[in-house]
Amino acid sequence: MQRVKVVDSHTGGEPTRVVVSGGPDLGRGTMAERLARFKNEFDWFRSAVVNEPRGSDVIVGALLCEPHDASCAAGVIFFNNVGYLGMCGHGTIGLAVTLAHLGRANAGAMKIDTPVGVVEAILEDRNVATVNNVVSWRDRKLWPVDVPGYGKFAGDIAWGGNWFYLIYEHPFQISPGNVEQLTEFTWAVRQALTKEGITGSGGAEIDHIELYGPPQAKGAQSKNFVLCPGKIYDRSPCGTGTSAKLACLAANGKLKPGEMYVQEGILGSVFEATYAPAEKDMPGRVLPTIRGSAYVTGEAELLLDAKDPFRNGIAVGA
Ligand code: PYC
Repeated sequence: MQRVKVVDSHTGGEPTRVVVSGGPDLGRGTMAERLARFKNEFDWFRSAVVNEPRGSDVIVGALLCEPHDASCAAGVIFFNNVGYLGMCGHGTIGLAVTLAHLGRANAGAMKIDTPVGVVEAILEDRNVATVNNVVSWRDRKLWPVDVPGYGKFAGDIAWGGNWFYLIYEHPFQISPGNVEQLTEFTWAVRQALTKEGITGSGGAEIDHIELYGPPQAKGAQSKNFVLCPGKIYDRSPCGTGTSAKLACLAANGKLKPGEMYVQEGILGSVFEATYAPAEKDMPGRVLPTIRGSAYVTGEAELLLDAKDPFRNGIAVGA
């Protein structure tokens, strides 16, 4: 019987399950090397932790590790119902709040090692944290795609720790009552991008699709719907997606460094975001800062019984 200690939280409605102990030993390599080992040798563990019957398609897992970079307080690998995430903004806020809940972090800044680089989380109090995310940029402006059954659309392609396709002009209302329709449309967009060979830099798959509409929350500039890789929508405004959006606003000259941008998510929760220009040798790139709140919802010990036919979770995701 394998025993796995987890702490659950949600950030703006989007759940994070931090694996505190009982996870696989991925060695002492870089976080990218450990991610490769996780994928190749322990993918069953990913599915066992987040998928049914212990989890659900929407849970994002966070395997807490010793950092490779000695300046970091912790290392983390984020995963979901179908695979792995480079970075995760809501998950990093959830992780910081979870570490505070466990008495492993105090208010202030902590560096966190991820497979796509070092990020910083600044814990304000037991529920509020700010993430200084990885360098983000817009790769291509309003790139066209023909979506079968829907027609032609254009979207920005941007990196914010994951690859995003951001659509501003579309006929859909961004509201919780419409998630089925929004999911079907954005899934069709994702498939069309794959079919047409439209990728991020270096041929990277674009596995997050974002739609924007007018805001409802006080102080917000826009409301979004974000489709995540496993055909599941982000309940929060999406930290990496908001980073990608900041990069696009900066590229269009629509947001100045340090100026506040408030992104509302599908449920009405918000992330406050700003950016600083990245170093001189990376013109057009930005360093995003995302602030949000998370709440711990549970502590549990998962039991993985070798005799259980569903020990490895039920993988019915996309
Ligand atoms: O907040 O970056 C994020 C995120 C990515 C996928 C789900 N949430």
